[in-house]
Formats: sequence, structure tokens, C-alpha cells
Amino acid sequence: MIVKSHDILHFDFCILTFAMNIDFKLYLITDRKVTKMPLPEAVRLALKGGVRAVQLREKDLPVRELLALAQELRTITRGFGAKLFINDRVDVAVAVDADGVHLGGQSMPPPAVRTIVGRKMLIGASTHNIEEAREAERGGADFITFGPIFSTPSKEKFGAPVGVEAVRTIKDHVRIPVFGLGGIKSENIFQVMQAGADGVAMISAILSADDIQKAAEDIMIQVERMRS
Ligand code: TZP
Repeated sequence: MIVKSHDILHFDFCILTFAMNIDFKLYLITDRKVTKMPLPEAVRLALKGGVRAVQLREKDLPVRELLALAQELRTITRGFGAKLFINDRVDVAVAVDADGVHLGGQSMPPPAVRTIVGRKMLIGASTHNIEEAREAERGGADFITFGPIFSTPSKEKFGAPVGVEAVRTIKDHVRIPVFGLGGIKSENIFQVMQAGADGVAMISAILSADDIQKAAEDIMIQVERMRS
């Protein structure tokens, strides 16, 4: 069989588009301190409720504990065909064969991370303004979280809310998918999606709910509303 160069190009293109596929609209971020049960159990319930992308974000955990938790979440997310992202720790992401890594302002920048993970992993980046969003895109991030959109329980940590209109502005400046984050709950999701967000990210609306599975189900319905 003769393999032509355009076949190889097409093959590369397929790998590229496959690797860059953001096939979720709801991005669950963990905070084990807000759950009423062990984090793996809480995540399992969220997955049962329809969540298909989870970011492990437990910044204060020593690396061995983080690794053990990441391994556990890897097994659970795989069971549901869901994606797992690791916040900041590229080494842990590689070690557990995560689907991606999520980078903050203090993390290694996206271009450096790309040299480690290649096209095999997705790169998400946290952004809070236009400049950060554009820089993340230029650096090769596959998607960004943007916010806080609304007031969050720990406002001091995440800064003042930027408001829903800011989502529209960001969407005018970047082409990669934008996930609204910060104070997102069932009642305001439609507003955020209408402003152009490609998806929403959240912690407490799911993880601090009394019935995590039900909360995730309700939120999935709101996220999917834009499709109809
Ligand atoms: N970055 C900006 S706001 C935020 C992060 C990690 C926390 C969002 O938490 P919640 O409970 O969904 O408002």
C-alpha cells in the first residue's frame, strides 16, 4: 500500500482534532472541604448525576496523598467514561494517565506544559480577565475557565465578581471554549450560557449539596437547555 503525504496530514489532523475535543459543558472542580462525605464518594455521585469532567483541585494536599486521591478518581472517572483533570501538578497528571491538566496563574505556563504532555492531554487554564484569556489561548490552552462570574463563598481568594456580561467580552477575544466559573448554580446557568459561555464550572453547587446526584442532574438539565 502506498501512503500519500496528504493521508498522513489527514491522520495528523484527526489526532489533533480528537485530542482537542472538549466534549463536556459541565466541569466539576473538587474541594474536599465542602463535601459531607469522602471526596471519591461525592465525585461518584456527581458522575452518576451526569458529570463527565472533573478537575482534582486539592492544593493543600502533600503530593503522595494527592497522588493516591488522583489514582482513586482516575479509576472512578474511567468507570463512567468521564475525563479527569489534575490541577497544577503535571507530574501527577502524567502518573495517573489523566485526560488533562488545569493550570493556574502560579502553575507552569501552557507552552512549557505542552512540551511535556504533547497532544495527548488537554490543557485548561484559569483566567480572570481578557489579557489572561488571550495569553492562555496564545500559549496553547485548549479551554479556559473565566471568573468569578458571581460572588463566591470565598470572595477574598478569588477576587471580585466580574459579572455575566464579561463572558460576552471574553468570547469576543478568544476562540477556545470558555467555562464560566464562580457562584454558578442551577438558577443562573442559563444566563451564563446565553452570554456565550461554552460551559460552566463549579464546586459548591454540586459538592456541598445534600443530594449530590440530584444536584448534578438538575444542573445538567440547565446546561443542556441551550441545545434545545
Ligand atoms: N476560581 C474562581 S471562583 C472559584 C475558583 C476555583 C471557586 C468557585 O467555587 P463555587 O463554589 O463554584 O462558587
